[in-house]
Amino acid sequence: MSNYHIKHLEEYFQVYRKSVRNPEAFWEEIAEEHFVWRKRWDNVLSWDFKKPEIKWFEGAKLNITENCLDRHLPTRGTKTAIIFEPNNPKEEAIHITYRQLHERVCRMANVLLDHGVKKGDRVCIYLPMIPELAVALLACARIGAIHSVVFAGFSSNALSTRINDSDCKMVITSDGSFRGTKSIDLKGIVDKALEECPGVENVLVVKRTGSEIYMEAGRDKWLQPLLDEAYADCVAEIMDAEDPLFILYTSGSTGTPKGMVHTTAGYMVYTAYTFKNVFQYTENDVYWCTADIGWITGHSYIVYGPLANGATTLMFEGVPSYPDFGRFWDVIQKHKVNQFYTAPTAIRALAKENLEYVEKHDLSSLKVLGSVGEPINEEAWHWYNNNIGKKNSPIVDTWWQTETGGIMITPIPYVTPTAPTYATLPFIGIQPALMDENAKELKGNQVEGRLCIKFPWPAIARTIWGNHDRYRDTYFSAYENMYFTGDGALRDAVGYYRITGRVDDVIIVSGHNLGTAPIEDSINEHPAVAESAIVGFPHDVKGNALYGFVILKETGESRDRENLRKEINQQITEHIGPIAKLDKIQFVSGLPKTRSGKIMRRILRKIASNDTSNLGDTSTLLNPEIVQEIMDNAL
Ligand code: 6R9
Repeated sequence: MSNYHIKHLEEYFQVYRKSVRNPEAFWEEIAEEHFVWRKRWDNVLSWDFKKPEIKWFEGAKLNITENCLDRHLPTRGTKTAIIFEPNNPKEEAIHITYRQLHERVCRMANVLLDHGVKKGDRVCIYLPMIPELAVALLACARIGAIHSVVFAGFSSNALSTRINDSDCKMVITSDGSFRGTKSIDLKGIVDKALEECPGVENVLVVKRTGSEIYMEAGRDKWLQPLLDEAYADCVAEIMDAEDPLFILYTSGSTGTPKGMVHTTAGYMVYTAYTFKNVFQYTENDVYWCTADIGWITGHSYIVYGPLANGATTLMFEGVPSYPDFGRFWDVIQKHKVNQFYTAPTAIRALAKENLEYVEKHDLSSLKVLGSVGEPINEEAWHWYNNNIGKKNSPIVDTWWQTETGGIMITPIPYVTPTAPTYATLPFIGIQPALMDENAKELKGNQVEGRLCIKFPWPAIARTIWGNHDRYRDTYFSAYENMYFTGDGALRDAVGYYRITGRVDDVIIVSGHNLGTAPIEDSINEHPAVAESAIVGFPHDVKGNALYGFVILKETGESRDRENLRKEINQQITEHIGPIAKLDKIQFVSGLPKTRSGKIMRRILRKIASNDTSNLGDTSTLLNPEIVQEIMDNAL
């Protein structure tokens, strides 16, 4: 029992040692004591990072929704599972109890079944942060359908790519969404996407904004009348431990987005166990994670992790700036939030505003503050610690990825002493390694290298949907017998980890991962553009912003540059979404290339960051003269 909730540093070290000396025995005990199973596993773990193939709790049978809902009903039936805080503070917040959530999930599951959705089918969910979003995930899980949530800020093009990649037969969406003063036509985006998606048979539509929308006969249906008629109970589909639970897309450095596949049992055990410890959740706490369920943070730490622990999890529909910059602090005061989990980009944006927005609110309920998505800089860390935590709430800087399913390197609050900019120590069961350029492991402390993980943990993604080769090439081919994260990190004198950032062509802008290749592809489709290259440069709110170097075709040369910039950003908005827009666009006559034709992004990165004192060796370039021209005209 004691291993489930770690309360002292010594206990952490002791449990950590146990978890790496005998991982099977360790995870078996956690799985056995804290979850409900329809059948016990035959084997705790089998793995091979070469194939790669990873299986946890093989042979076990379960349904994750029985762990997140049914088992709580006798003791927590009237406890609030979800608090819904709407965009408009004048609209009343909604408290959904475990019993009500169970009923809503069952009704939606029955509607899915009525529309022919079966175990293993893929359902695309494109919804704003309203309760139906969480219900839709769980309804899929109830019947064994695989959900694929697409963040509702993505464009129709990005949506259709994802729908087609995983052959979704159904889309669940809403008429629209509220974001601050804006109302967004989500259904219009879906309609446009579906022009490219012949495989979609049904579209279920939640009414949220009440705006006039087009409904295609035979395909589109309002969800509410169907839910009203549906039966309020639904027998859970019994799943194998390794049956896929969901697909979630993440950007790669090249090509199409990667549909990371997470399976049932290991993901459940790991997200529940990390949630309990990383947030030190106790029974009557109110927990709030500000992420969108369209990202992994929302999947693991708004829905599955909290609900598996019988927690109260808050879902916020709005934005931090509406009706004013005090909204987050207002929500914390209103619902007496105990654990607050957000992103550095939000902290930096709010730290720029008048401190009065913070000071007029009572934040004394807070016990734990969390950070995720990108490195948190020292200034933001101190602002968060001083003004929100009042130096009284430890900050957990949690490093992890879509691929890892759950938190990997993090302090445990009130257990691990925190240090600004450090994610500190590996979580229980996690075995990090730092590698040098020669693929040798850097042993000991005070070393810096590429961050890998040496041993499987229960929530590691099992494959990329439809492309196992890409899964192997991306994560398991750089270093033998290791999972490669794509991040760099250092280990300091006491063994604390600091994540130094991506070492590949993924750029993290406001906590969103963006691959350079899809953005460049989108720019290159503009009729006036011949070629382009994107790099990141430091930005005081977004962490990184995008800088584009663009070569025009002859036909583009005579065009007005400002108009071209607008058109390029418009094109990116349509292809990917507004999050991928460029902050700066410089028109150039060439790009620095190696003799093999590769763009030397290292040089462009330095120019974009205005750090040209040491450009390194440019003599191997095919066209070294271009560097001076680009530098002279840098923005
Ligand atoms: C959970 C999530 C993953 C990438 C990851 C890294 C960066 C996330 C971080 C962090 C420094 C932290 N990242 N947390 N960098 N410190 N605490 O964000 O998943 O969207 O897949 O992003 O985000 O670069 O590799 P995902």
